[in-house]
Amino acid sequence: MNTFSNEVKRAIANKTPIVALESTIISHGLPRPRNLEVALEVEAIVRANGAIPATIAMIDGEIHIGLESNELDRIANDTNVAKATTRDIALFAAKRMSAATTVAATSQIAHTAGISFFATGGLGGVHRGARDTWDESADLTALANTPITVVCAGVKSILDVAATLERLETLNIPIIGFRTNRFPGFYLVDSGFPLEHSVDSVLEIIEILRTRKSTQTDNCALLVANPVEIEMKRTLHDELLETGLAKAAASNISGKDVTPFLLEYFHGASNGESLSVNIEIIKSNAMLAAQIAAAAQ
Ligand code: PSU
Ligand code: MN
Repeated sequence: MNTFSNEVKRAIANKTPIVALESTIISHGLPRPRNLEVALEVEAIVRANGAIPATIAMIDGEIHIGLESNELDRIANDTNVAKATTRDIALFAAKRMSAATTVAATSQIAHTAGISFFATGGLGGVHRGARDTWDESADLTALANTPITVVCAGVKSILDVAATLERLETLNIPIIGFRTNRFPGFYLVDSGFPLEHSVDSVLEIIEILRTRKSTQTDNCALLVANPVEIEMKRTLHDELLETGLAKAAASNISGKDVTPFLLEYFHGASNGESLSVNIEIIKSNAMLAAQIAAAAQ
């Protein structure tokens, strides 16, 4: 039922470290044609850092772990590609649909394929106004139930970060800052919230992976929070957030459309500044995830 790319098949046979990559970023998070270029650059970064990339998506109802170049092209350019969270996987499979996978769906598929490391941009979480809308990403519950190490730049700054951190605590999902004791704010280096745990090296992460096993607390995800090096201008960020949220509300955007809508608004209204920061985030997370995967061998 699952289809592995030739490269991932070889990596499994040779026990080469593998890093899972999500595809929602490609189809719904970045504008064309930059999305395909970035997807290829990110895969190259994983290879250059000692691991093999496994970009995960659904094509014509099949789950793909690692995409051949024509498949990656399809995910990037076919406007009919849906957005699949975990609950959608079986439904899209039955309808033979093509879909990009979110953090939730990618983690689940990667774990069942025996992949332990995953790089993304920013996680989903509790949306602002969730008190009324109940909009909370399925990424949170998926991460609570999936043993995988996820490198991210925190959660998207369009969210209610404080509420998301509380939910992560409730769900028992551990977070370690990589060379920081502040929770990163996706486009911003610091979301304004502290982290209790931080590490300075990949080897410290490897030690934590070992103690997660020995203490039998490795049934959920381990989040490695890796802040972007050069952040977006804060004043511009805060201004776009305010206008973007107002626009989403005025246009009656809801459900799984909220995140793509706000990301696209940011990229357009910042004249590409948020886009280049977003790309840097994904690249830097891919590099760190590959280094962790390689060191864990
Ligand atoms: N971070 C990005 N770009 C994205 C996303 C995250 O930089 O496109 C995607 C991820 O796939 C994440 C999803 O899992 O948004 C969360 O969507 P929602 O809020 O609808 O659960
Ligand atoms: Mn949602």
